[in-house]
Parts: sequence; structure tokens; C-alpha cells
Amino acid sequence: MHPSWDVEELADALPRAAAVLRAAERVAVMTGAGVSAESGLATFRGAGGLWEGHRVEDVATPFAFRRDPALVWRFYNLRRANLREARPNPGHDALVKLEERLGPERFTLITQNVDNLHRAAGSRRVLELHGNLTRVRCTGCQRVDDRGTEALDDMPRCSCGALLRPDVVWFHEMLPDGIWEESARAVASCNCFLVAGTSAIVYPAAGLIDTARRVGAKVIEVNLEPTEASGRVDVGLYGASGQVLPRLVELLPHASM
Ligand code: BV8
Ligand code: ZN
Repeated sequence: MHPSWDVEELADALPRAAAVLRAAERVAVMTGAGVSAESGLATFRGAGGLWEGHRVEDVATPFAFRRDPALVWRFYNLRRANLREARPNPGHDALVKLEERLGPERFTLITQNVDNLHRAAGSRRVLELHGNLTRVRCTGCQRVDDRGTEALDDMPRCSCGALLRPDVVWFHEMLPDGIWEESARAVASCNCFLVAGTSAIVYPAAGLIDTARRVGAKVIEVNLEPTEASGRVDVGLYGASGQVLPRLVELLPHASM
């Protein structure tokens, strides 16, 4: 249980956050691994960000894949297997409701997550900055296929014979062009930027918080605890996103805003 000041703070901050959201003409949301924690998916920097003793930054890179593709595929096949059991949680559902309330002209959902849970929850438009674990890309012919969460070989190959890779953005790789531009444009034209479940460590995604502040948008942070960004946000809602996001959306007028 959080110390009492935490709960007090959340009870005070929630109405302030709802007022910011209500007043916003255009809302952008960015999520990180924390919004999928209550769906049972490990975050990156929980457990010290280690996987089988490797730093995630050392496994999720093109160099690691060149050096030891079997190790990298073991990492991704395990995470794909975890997706089979994962279901969207009330935090994902709350963001679907917000999208329905505001409509596509006034709402943009950006995610750093590759777990497909926003789409599974019913979010209509999801800008996936770092790709998606359900897709694979051929290192030869570049073909991209949606393979859902089916079990793949230890070293899966394309029909052209070349090795497949997960269709995710590794460290030191560029983000998908159009998606990055569309995300940056949405944040640069929003009045409210809601950032949920991210440690705000990974760039350029974390830089969107500075973009929002530069254009005078109000920033709301939802997290279990203060993060790198907490000093730059207007309202901090500290609690589990699966509980906080539904409470926040509940405070909004039920008709389309
Ligand atoms: C780029 C896909 C380069 C893969 C991911 C030195 C050398 C080279 C590059 C760099 C460098 N220093 C910095 C960089 C840039 C680098 C970077 O930012 N590194 C970090 C480590 C400092 N970025 C890149 O390399 C990016 N590319 O910069 O291009 C370039 C530039 C020009 C020209 C050519 C190239 C690419 C970044 C994308 C990497 N791929 N994922 C995969 O998933 O396997 S990033 C990975 O981290 C995930 O996508 C994840 O989403 C993301 C961010 O982590 P979070 O989502 O924030 O998760 P985290 O665990 O950190 O935090 C969870 C939070 O949730 C916590 O705050 C916790 O408190 C909270 N929480 C937990 N439970 C809950 C909760 N909150 C609410 N409720 C709960 N229940
Ligand atoms: Zn191929």
C-alpha cells in the first residue's frame, strides 16, 4: 500500500488532470511498458532490466543479432510466448474509451510498446514507435509478415531462405520514418500530452515530452513512481495505470467531449 500522502495526492491530482484533459482540444498519449505490467508482461527496467543476465540494451541491437542471432531469437521467442497469455488490462481499455470519446481528429495514441496490447484492446489508431512483436521482417527480401503469437523456429527463415528478424526497432536503429514524423506532429499540435507507464529514459520517444512543453501543452504523467520526466510534468498521477487511467477517464463527461 502506498504511504497515505500518495493516496491523498492521487485523490487531489486526479480532478486537476481531468480538468486539463477536458479543456484540451487535442490530446496525445504515449505509453511505455508500465501500462502492460498489469497484463503480466515484464517491464524493461524492472528486475534491473536484465534478461538471462544480459542488459536489454545489449540484446536488442543489430550487433547482438549479427553476433549471436540464436540468443536474440531466444529473447524474442520467449517474449512472443509471453504474449500468448497476455490480455489487455483496464488501462488499455480506458485509452480505447478516450479515443472513442475524442475521435480520431482530437486523439492520437503513441506507444513504445511492441506487445500489440493496444490493438488487442480495440484502439483504432496506434502509432508504434518501436515496432510490434507479432510481426517479422526478412533480413534478405525485407518482406514483413504478421505471425501473431505462433511459435517460430529457433532461427526462423523466410521463403527466400534469408534469416527473419523481429519487426521491432532495436537500440541504435532509426524509428520507422512515417510513424516518428506523425507522432512528433501530433505532440507538437496537442494541448495535453498524457504519458503513462514509461521511465522516460529511451530517446527519441522521451523527447516528445520536451516537444509538448515547447508548444505549451500540459503534460500529465501516470506512473507507479516519479521518473526522469517528473520535474517536467504539470500533473503527476502516481498509482498503477490499470487503476489510475480508468479513474481519470471516469471523471470526464460521458458524452463525446
Ligand atoms: C535511435 C523495441 C539512433 C525492442 C526498444 C548511445 C549509443 C547509441 C544510441 C544511444 C546512446 N545513448 C542513447 C541512445 C539512444 C537510444 C536510447 O535512448 N538508449 C537509452 C537506453 C538511453 N535510443 C535508440 O537507440 C533509438 N534509436 O536513437 O537512433 C540513431 C540516430 C540517428 C541516426 C541513426 C540512428 C531506438 C530506441 C528503441 C529501442 N527499442 N524496444 C524491444 O522491445 O525488444 S526500447 C524499449 O524501451 C521498449 O520499447 C520500451 O518501451 C522502451 C522504453 O522503456 P519503457 O517503456 O519506459 O519501460 P521501462 O521498463 O523503462 O519503464 C517502465 C515504467 O513503467 C517505469 O517508470 C515503471 O515505474 C512504470 N510502471 C511499472 N508498472 C506500472 C508502471 N506505471 C504504471 N502502472 C504500472 N502498473
Ligand atoms: Zn525473404
